[in-house]
Amino acid sequence: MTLEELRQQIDELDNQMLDILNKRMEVVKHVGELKKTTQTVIYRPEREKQIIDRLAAMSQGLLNRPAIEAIYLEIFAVSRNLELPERIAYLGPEGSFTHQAAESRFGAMSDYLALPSIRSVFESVDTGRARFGVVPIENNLEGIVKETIDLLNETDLKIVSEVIIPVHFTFATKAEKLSDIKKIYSKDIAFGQCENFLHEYFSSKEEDFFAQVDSTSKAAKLASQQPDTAAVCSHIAAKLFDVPILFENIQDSSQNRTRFFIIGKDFVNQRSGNDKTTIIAKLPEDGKPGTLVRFLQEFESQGINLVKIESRPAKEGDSFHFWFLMEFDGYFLDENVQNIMQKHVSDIKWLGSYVKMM
Ligand code: PRE
Repeated sequence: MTLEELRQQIDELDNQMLDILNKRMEVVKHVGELKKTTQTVIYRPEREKQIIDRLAAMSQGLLNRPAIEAIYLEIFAVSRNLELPERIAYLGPEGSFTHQAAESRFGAMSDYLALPSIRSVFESVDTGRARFGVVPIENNLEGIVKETIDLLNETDLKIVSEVIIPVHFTFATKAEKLSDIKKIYSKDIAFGQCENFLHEYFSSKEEDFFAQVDSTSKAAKLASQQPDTAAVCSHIAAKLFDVPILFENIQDSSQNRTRFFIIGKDFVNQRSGNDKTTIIAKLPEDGKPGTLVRFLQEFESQGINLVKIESRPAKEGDSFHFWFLMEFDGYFLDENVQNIMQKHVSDIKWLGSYVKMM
């Protein structure tokens, strides 16, 4: 078959697909109208996951799960915007890994707001300026993001969903040759995570050859303005500032992943069947030994798998009081979870139950 004929086939299939997608959007519009009358929330991560799971399981063609997921997350983003335009606030600047996480979930169609701090993302969701916020919660090499947990404690916002993305750094430059590069811009953490690559190519350089800036997005911006420099930055930042990518995946560890929370106000997910719950536990400090141990044992006796426990200083008075952020498998209305939550009503703050991504 000739290229012309093959392209004709593609055109015909695209016509059919467009027709079907438009029909899908008609149905979505009705869902939106129904939700408006019943005042139900638009974003349903557990329903989206169910659709992707079902399609991935039944796919018999060339589309694998990641491909189906990528296509459908865009479709859902368009659907949700049709139901109600959503504004998404994230920890900026534009081109940050949080931006990448936000786009991976809310697609190219949503209205984004880059904010300068984690606190301002929380505030924008709390005041209704944004419907959802995206903030980092932990990196598997660097650990927890304390500011995010502290704000979950301080505010009444809820966790809508988790997003886990691999942290890949790229080496981007407008220079023609590596020997033309006079300076490399990046953030301290990124330099640290790409040591092997930098050592291999630039070991003979002086200290000031590596210039630290506040963010990898700023690094990409500077590299776009100064053709004899380079940036170690995210893929999205290099693309955003139009700096050609010379090397992809230059980080030392391929295991580097960051987890983000999507936060919302007055938000309750429905049970998906594969959920995780996050709570804050403030246990009574009566001076008796074993309070924490006894509390943890309750999870064991209820058959609940605890996956995380982080302690944070209570910042009250001058003594060393702590509270705990805890995560476990299960949905907050599961009977065994309720057994613990009811017993400790005044000690536990529920932060959300959401579809488990890992
Ligand atoms: C739909 C859109 C948004 C939700 O996040 C989940 C699914 C979809 O496009 O399939 C429809 C919808 O609003 C719904 O099923 O509740």
